[in-house]
Amino acid sequence: MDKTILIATKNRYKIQEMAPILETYGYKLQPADLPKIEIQADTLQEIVAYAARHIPALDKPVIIEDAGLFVKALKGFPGPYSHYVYQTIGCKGILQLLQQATDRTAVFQSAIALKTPTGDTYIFTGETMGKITAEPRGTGGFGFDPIFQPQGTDKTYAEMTLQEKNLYSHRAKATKKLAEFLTAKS
Ligand code: ITT
Repeated sequence: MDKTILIATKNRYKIQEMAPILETYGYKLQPADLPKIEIQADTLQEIVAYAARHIPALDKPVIIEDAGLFVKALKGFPGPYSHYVYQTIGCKGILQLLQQATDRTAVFQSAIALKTPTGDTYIFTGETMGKITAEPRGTGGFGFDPIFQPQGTDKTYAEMTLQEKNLYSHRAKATKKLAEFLTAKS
């Protein structure tokens, strides 16, 4: 049986993180050259559900993943706008916005939409609580990794190996739910 899953993303780090998890369940993750359909919405679930509805069903399962960093003192900003905010003000900008903040709590969320060859759509989510550090630390990973420290460790995502990040990450949690669902369904 073909156990390939296609992923519509321009972000190679996502593939690097998700592929080893899916591999432990026997699935092979491959990039798919599909147009990126992204609406603005308040939740990541809505964003990926919309994208999944608007991509064609293929002969293999297709997934779309969207992630965001929700900072409590900023009332959830940048959340669904994380891509744009990273491109514009970046980690430095988030740290500046938090200069006066006493509460540095944040949560990283991931939502994955699965579109099956029959056209059905399912959503899987994962979240990791943590805090925004005082300064960027570490060189690994991507995006806001240097400023996000998950609960239960003193390292930022950027100070972790890929395997370590997968022990804590929002994306790893959502990916495991997807893998378990596909395994139970097959
Ligand atoms: P897609 O093509 O899959 O949409 P993207 O890079 O735009 O890739 P997202 O929209 O899911 O990814 O994520 C928005 C931004 O949030 C992303 O550009 C990063 O800056 C940040 N981000 C997402 N996941 C992250 C992670 O695990 N660690 C650090 N930053 C992350």
